Amino acid sequence: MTRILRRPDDVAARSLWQRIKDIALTDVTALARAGHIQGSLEKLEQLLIEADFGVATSMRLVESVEREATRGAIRTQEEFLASLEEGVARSLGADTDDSSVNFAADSPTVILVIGVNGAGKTTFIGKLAALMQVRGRRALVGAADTFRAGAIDQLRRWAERSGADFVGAPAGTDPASVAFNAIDAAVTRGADVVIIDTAGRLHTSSGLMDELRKIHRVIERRVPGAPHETLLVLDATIGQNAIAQARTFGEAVPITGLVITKLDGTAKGGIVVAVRDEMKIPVKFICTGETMADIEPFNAVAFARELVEG
Ligand SMILES: Nc1nc2c(ncn2[C@@H]2O[C@H](COP(=O)(O)OP(=O)(O)O)[C@@H](O)[C@H]2O)c(=O)[nH]1
Ligand SMILES: [Mg+2]
Repeated sequence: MTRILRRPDDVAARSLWQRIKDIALTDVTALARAGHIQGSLEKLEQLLIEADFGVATSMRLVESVEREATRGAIRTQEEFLASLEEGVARSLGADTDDSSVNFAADSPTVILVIGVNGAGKTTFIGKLAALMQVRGRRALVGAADTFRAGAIDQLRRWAERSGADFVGAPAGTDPASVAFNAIDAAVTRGADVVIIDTAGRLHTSSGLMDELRKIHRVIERRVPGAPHETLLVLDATIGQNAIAQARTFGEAVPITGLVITKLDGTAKGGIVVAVRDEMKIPVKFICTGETMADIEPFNAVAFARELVEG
């Protein structure tokens, strides 16, 4: 896997594991006796919080390492590393989550994409449409962010670049009707996947949440079982605020997957673990830049390794 997290030329340039090793784990024999590593575990918790794992997830991870240490399963640095990495992978849903796209059996697959302004929705949709096309699925994108004309043009340009079909309407058109028309067009033109863009003005605005509910309802009525995915796009650089955003959107519509963008803009990938662990919603994609290729289907085990060992 390519390097995901930027390592700026500062303290964070050293991987989490390098920093963990510094904190007192040199005395590996003490690891067998939990009482003696209390100080180290507190420092570990601090490092995890600094890396954006969030307080709750950091505490859970430290507790699981401590449990292993207490039962004598951690005697070496390697065992410590393995224990932490397993804990991170578990928090990322390695044992439970299905990170693949849920494709419909006998209708176009409808993917609704939601999130606040600037999170990276439209860019993600462009990349996802391109990925679908490359994999032999005909994609159609629907510009149901009708709030700004610029947003509609931005999606149209992405569609042109990826070879996906495009359905839009003038700014100000009812977003739910654009979603409906996009699905109709997909059925008529034989597209396999319909990806619907949405507006994302402030997530605190109840107007936006009502609009999303309406779009969701209209899609549900148009195709039984749709949307097959409702993906929430979160910007990794906003840190713990991502969790509050996820909760707010989750109250409006049932979210089936998370997309974490801008991981190239932070050395603190812990937010991916924090938000997955809090929401218990699978991460499906991560994005690491502004170009078409900067998208990766999520792999919990590989991400845990990259995050800890960097
Ligand atoms: N560095 C970086 N920039 C991104 C990424 N995804 C999106 N962006 C940029 O973030 C800005 C907002 O993206 P946009 O897709 O318009 O967000 P939207 O308002 O949610 O649709 C644009 O300048 C994008 O190029 C990413 O993974 N990494
Ligand atoms: Mg947009």
